[in-house]
Amino acid sequence: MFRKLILFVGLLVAVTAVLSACGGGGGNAGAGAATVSVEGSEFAYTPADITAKPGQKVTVNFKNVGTVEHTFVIKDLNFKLTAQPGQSASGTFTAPSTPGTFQIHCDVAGHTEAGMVGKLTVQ
Ligand SMILES: [Cu+2]
Repeated sequence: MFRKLILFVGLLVAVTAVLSACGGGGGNAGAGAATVSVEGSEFAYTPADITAKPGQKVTVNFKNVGTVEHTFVIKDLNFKLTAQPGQSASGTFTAPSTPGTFQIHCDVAGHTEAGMVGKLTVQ
C-alpha cells in the first residue's frame, strides 16, 4: 500500500517534469500546431491565403460547400485532401523549415484553370 503511494507520487513528479520541459519551448520548435478551416466551392477557396510558421504542423479542415468534387492540394508538400460535395476532409502537413510561398490548387480537371487556387505563405 505505502509502496504503491510512493510509486504514484514518483510518477506524478516525472510527468510534471516532462510537461514543464515541453512548455519551455523557444527556438524553432516553439511554433506549436495550428488548425485552419478552408471552404471549397466553384471555383474558389475561402480563405484563399493561409499562413504558417516554418516547421509548424498545420491541420487543414477542408469543407466542400460546392456541388462537385474538390481537392485541396499543396503539390510542393505532397499534401492532398479530397472532399465530395457537402463533405469535409482533414489532414495535417508540416510547413517547410524555410520561408516561402507555395501554391494551393484544386486538381480536379479544369478547376485550377477556372481559378481554384490559393497560397500558403510560410513566414
Ligand atoms: Cu475544384
